[in-house]
Amino acid sequence: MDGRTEPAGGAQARIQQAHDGLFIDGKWSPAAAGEWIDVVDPASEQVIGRVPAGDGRDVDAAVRAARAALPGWAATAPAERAAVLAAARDLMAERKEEIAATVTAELGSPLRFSAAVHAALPITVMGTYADLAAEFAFEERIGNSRVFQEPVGVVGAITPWNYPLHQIVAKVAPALAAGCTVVLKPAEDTPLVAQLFAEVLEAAGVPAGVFNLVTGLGPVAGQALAEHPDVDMVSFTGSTAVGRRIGAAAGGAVKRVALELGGKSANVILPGADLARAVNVGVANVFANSGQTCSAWTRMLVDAARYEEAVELAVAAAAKYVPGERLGPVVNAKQRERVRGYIRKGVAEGARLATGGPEAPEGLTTGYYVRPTVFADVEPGMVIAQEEIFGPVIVLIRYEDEEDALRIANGTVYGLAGAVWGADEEQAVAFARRMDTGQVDINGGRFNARAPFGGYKQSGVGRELGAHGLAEYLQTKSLQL
Ligand code: TXE
Repeated sequence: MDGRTEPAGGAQARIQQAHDGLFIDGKWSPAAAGEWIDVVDPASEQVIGRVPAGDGRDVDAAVRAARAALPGWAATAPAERAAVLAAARDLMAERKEEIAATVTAELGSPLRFSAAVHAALPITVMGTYADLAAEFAFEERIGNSRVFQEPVGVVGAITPWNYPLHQIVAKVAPALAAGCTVVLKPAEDTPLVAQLFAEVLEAAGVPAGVFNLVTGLGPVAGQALAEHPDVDMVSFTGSTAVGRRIGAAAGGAVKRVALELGGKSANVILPGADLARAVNVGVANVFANSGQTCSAWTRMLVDAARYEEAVELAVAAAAKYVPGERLGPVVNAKQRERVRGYIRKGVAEGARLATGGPEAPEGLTTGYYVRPTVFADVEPGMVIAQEEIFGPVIVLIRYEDEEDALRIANGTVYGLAGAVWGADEEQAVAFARRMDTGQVDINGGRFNARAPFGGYKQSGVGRELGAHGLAEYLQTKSLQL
């Protein structure tokens, strides 16, 4: 059986919180205000733990620790940093099941998906940065100049809940590989795996102050970190609304910023493509993680001749995502209401509800579940075709010819990801080159943890993963000889 097999809340018993403090300067400590945030299992709606609610004072202490640790860490040989990151990867691999159980408990994702993605992906990414720290050319010769890549400095990392550990590792691993020190403010919905990660880094030999963890609310701890004058760079993943504010503040302070924001990516199925495969992979891409993936291909574009067939295939594929089994809940009650609101909006706009809907899934009275929903007869300008829904909702849009498909694909404020399916690779690549987006999967192309990931347009600034992700945390110095 695919997915969560234990009853709702079954993950509870397995969560052992070894620490319930902030991690600052190598020590676990309570928050200055003595306040706490409850962590809730979205499947059972039960409180499964609590973390300190840090505020500006805690952020300040963490930034001071990171500043004090910077010269020492920046001066380590890249091979030494590589060894620490490799140790972290090994410790994460040893604790893989615990990572998966923790993410299932705080995010609600089916345990199998947590193991395959939420635990496995960050282990892979940590491994790539252990390798890159050793391989990367931190110094090069250009004519009579010696050019050095030096760490940007103290990094404030603010991460969301949708891929809790991956989002953390995608920032912290390259920052540490670069020689930066870090203060992390993870999402308030999923802070437990961040505590586990802090334990891992400590055990891997990351020196005190090099990595600091301040849990807390976004507008309190997050904002204090984003606006702290002694933070050299802010790396943020989350909503476009918050990202815009962080970008504006960073611009005003003339500091480095990296932003990974929302998306409304197009899955373009060209005439001649394998329709069944394109639709099945496309639906799976959206419904994985309950639709809470910024790069999800939430708009499926199909030529008019095969449109109805695609709708039927999508409805059949959606039926496999049984809520409470393969389809987990969304992260919290607010998110569930937001997603249901979009489904109602789609109906009101005149789109055809092919399957799903805003009602609670049958038989599930507990948990923040949403029905897997497929909309047909969607016009490109509709709200459900323009805004990021972040739930298990896919819209199918009809196009007349390739130029029309391109216009629709490029017709949103976002440009994070996408897919193109063609009769052959050449046709699909030619189309993808004309898309205003940061990454495109060609005919179901395989994931590459070293390929740069990031957005065009309002999907963000900068790139994560691989050498491009490492470069974000470096600044360049040239010495003329
Ligand atoms: O995001 P927030 P939310 C999108 C998605 C989702 C919507 C809302 O569409 O439905 O955003 O989600 C911290 N200063 N994405 O409300 O608030 C917050 O504590 C500094 C896309 O959860 O942006 C958390 O750590 N930080 C996305 C992080 O920002 C602040 C992933 C993200 O939360 C802050 C998540 C502030 N004023 C949501 N306010 C993606 N790109 O993958 C909040 N935060």
